[in-house]
Amino acid sequence: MSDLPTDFRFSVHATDGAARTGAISMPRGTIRTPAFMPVGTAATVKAMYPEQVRDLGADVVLGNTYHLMLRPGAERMERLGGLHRFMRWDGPILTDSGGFQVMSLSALRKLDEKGVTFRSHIDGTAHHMSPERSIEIQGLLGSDIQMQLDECVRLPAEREAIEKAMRLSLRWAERCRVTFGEQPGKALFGIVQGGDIPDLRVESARALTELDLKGYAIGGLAVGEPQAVMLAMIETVEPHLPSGKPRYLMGVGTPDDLMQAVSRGIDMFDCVMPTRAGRHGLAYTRHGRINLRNARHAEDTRPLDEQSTCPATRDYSRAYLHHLVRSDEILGMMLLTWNNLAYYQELMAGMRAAISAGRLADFIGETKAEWARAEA
Ligand code: PRF
Repeated sequence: MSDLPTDFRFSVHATDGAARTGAISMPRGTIRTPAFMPVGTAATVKAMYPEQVRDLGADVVLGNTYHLMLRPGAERMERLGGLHRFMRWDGPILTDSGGFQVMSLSALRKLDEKGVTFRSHIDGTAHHMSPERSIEIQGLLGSDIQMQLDECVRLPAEREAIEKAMRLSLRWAERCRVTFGEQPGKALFGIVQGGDIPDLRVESARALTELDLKGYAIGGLAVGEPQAVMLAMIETVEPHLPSGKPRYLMGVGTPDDLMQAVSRGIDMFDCVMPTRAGRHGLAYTRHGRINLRNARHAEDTRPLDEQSTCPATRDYSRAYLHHLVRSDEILGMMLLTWNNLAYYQELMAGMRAAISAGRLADFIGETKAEWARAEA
């Protein structure tokens, strides 16, 4: 514990093809990579105690600027001692900048050079967020890894719209960097945009690299395009990002997406999939995805995975989980969320070990073979 650095550091310990395993060390803790960050949008990883999230092996959680600025409010959060103390998570927190959530959740949103103007999805109040204000809010929250404000275009889209959003995101990155300044134990990450157009992706990655940020995200993917397009864009961008800095694929994805992206050099992920699916009766397991709503589980006394160390996965019958889900019981959501996050963390730990052993491709093959076997 005591050997944590006062600054932000990333070190790669082993590589296997384009994949890497390593660690980000910073004052609040060490993030083992590749890492999956559970999403804690509203200062809670929904249906989970913070202690449980930590015990599963999650080293970092994600918070959302958009939700927290609206409720409880950024200045109030600062008065309350910051997000870590508020939600009782003392490890690193990464915050998304807000633009993506404004565009997907708020009403009457308008975007121009200055920033985004929008109405709250909670009470309809009007708000403005500039790149500078996004960084200011992330600072008030106490975020350890802050994201630049960007514009993400849903796909399919015209080149003109994608290019315009990518260039705007670059100008916003520079403004965010100026506002962020120098904060030794913290990091500001840039976000590569450029949709499904290779030359725009390369231009974005190169220009952001010039800004010499602490890490680089790839945004604008998993927004309507096929998986093959997403993977092709990762392959396009990866050679243009500095190898000594972490790479974060935003808002991704399924277990297969994570394995494919790690093979192509991604170090960090966040996604609502395991938590949201858990609240909708879906379990991600070593045996594949299981829909507990399905009647075939009604008298199945087996647990989701008898070999797991997670109590939710190992100790409760599928019949009981089926009953809880069908009855809309809160415990059903809690157990399935717990199972899903446990599986995601187990998958990441498996990939880290496989990369260290130089056998990531075999690990992926074995994982998928077990999904196929269970499905047959
Ligand atoms: N930008 C930001 N947050 C995001 C995305 C993005 O492009 C995505 C896209 N998958 C998820 N979250 N700021």
